[in-house]
Amino acid sequence: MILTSLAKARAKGEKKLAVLLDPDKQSEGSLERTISLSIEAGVDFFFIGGSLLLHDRLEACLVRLGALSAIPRILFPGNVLQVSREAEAILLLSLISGRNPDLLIGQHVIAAPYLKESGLEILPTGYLLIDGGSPTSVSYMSNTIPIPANKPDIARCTAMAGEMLGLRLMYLDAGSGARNPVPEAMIRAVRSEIGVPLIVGGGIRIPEQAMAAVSAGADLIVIGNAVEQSPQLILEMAEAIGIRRQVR
Ligand code: 1GP
Repeated sequence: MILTSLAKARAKGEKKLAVLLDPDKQSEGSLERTISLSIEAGVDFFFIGGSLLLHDRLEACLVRLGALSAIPRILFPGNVLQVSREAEAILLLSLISGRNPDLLIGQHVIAAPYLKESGLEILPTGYLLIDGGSPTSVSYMSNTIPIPANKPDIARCTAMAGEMLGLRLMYLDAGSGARNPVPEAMIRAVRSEIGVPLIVGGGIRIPEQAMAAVSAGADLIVIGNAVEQSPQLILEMAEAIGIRRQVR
């Protein structure tokens, strides 16, 4: 069970790494290279999804991932169309930083009977969008305002409420391709308040940023854009957060 393994890792102080794959952007060759580097690096999870998909490639991407690796595939859905039985689990995201009822509970009601029958492990996740210095697809598509980056207390209280409501994971996301990643002070503020595993992503481009996020209290780092541009970075990110021994 992924939830249990994340909670155990958190208790032991072990850090985890997820590679985010947008199915639209995966050519056969690039996907295979990303998979083999992820295996070599000891990547813990693949996150699959996107704010807006232009092609029907989700299923094919999941099948390919499953055929070539045993790394668990976690759906990170931009909307209810991005549900598939080809994954192991799904982040059931409640966008608690926003005030759009559809993304707090509406879409969940529509998806619930399908999810129940799917056999997917459900990962109830409080999703907090943080301003990353430029508008992102996720803030536009979700029709929500991100939490200002210099307001750690808002993030802290939002995460606190999410945990009180029973959400089992918290995800601080600056949005894919964000100019600035989630500030360390905000990660620290949220970490000090919640006991559930903390996922951090959006705009992490260099290993030092990943290292800073884990030192501030992130348990699971998500990288997408940067490894699309430079897949080799997967190895460096894994070393930076300590899941892969440095190879010289
Ligand atoms: C976005 O947290 C993820 O939802 C990853 O962001 O693509 O900027 O790495 P990047």
